[in-house]
Amino acid sequence: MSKRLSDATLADLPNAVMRPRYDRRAVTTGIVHLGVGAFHRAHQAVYVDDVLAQDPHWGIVAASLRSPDTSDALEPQNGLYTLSIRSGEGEALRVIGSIGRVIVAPQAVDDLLGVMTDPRTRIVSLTVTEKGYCHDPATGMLNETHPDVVHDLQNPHQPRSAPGFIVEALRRRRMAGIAPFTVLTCDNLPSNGRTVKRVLTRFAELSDPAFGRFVADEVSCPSTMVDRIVPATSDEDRQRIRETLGLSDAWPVVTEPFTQWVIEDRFPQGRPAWEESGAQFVTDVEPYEHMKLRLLNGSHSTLAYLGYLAGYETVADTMADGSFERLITGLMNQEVTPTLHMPADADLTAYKRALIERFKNPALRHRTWQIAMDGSQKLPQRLLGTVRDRLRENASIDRLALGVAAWMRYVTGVDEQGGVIDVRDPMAVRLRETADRAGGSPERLAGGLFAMREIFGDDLPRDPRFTGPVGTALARLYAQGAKRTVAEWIATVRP
Ligand code: CS2
Repeated sequence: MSKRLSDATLADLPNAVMRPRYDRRAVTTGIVHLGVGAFHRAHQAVYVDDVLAQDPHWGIVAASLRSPDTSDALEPQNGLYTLSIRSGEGEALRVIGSIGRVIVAPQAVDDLLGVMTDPRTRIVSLTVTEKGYCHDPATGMLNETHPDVVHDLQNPHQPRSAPGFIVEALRRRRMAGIAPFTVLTCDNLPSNGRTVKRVLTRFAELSDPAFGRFVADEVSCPSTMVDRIVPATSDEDRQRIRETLGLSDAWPVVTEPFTQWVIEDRFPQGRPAWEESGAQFVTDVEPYEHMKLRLLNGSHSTLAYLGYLAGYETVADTMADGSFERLITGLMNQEVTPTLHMPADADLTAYKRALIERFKNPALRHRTWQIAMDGSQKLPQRLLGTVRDRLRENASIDRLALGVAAWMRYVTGVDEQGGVIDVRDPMAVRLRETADRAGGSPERLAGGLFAMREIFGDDLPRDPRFTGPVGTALARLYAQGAKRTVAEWIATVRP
């Protein structure tokens, strides 16, 4: 048995492994982060690790809103963990020290609210995934009937949801005369800052209209675009990393060399000098956000549903099939790019070229099943916004329609061989019922799913320019399977 990674064993690491170059004991907490998943640990926590030597006031206290897994893994390691950066060229390891402590929120509500209320905490950031905002994905408004919202409004001192924790901490700060922290969302939502602000304002307003106005007027929620591909860590990763470290790490994270963070510079209580670690500060994130959500995530979801149905385990496996690569290139160039309005210095051609290479990264085993999760929350910003913009121009949406149809085929929960698909989605039960009612008819399935207004809104289900191509694609997927459909689709698709 190898020894465990921790402050006490840092000096035992091989020289090639980078490690914190600052005194961890001198670091104080400036950031509370909600949702301490692999993405946060491969992204923001690294940007923070980069600046702590110059400015030790920005250490992170991270919280899991549900499971104790990350805390169980990291607490014995004093919050330390390994970041593995992998590509076809090899692997580089770096130990990250910016997370001082991991709190398991359900077990320590007061502890977490206490740190969030501490005047030294000036930023509360979040990666709680799309569903963590308790909003309606089609409208971006707070879902007032969401069970966690109902619970948190009735029990404001014992919140469960991310908005519930933030609103309660803001209320306590206001009562104590402490300025509000900046709320920094790092999830793949459209206009993510504006969305979280809308959700928080409404939440606060429901308990007290004056407090709602305070949140609207005083709390800054800059939008951000975050980007780094971070597949789930496998046991094979753990073992390989242990061999190189000579120490065991219960939960390393594996990622790609690429990383990007574009942030609106609105931090009334100050912020770390993240530009020193490569973040871009801009006045308007929206063009970058559209670029990323539509080109990267839209392609990712399309590859995930079609690739899974075709029997491909990872994104790289899917991209190795030439028809799928052509489909995605066509999707990006023909259907998504005309909807983007980028600042003059952004190089979309280079961005798309890099994306294709990133998707093909042979060292990342990014499972199609992982990306396929939570489609009901992802589709609106990844594919349907692009569809709306295209329809406004009366332009074709054939490849986008194939992506939407593949999602429909996927959520039936039965694969092309009749095997079970483990569909993970907050709406999984309704999706399953809709599929069961359709009884194998693609028309009835499409009709049932289009009726879900939270996903498709009121406009798309009524527009035959949308329902037509989706219906055709779905019928083909049923009749011929994903592989043949993709191969034929790229041959016949409208430009
Ligand atoms: C992926 C994203 O799982 C998913 O849905 O599309 O997590 C993606 O890898 C990141 O957004 C990349 O920045």
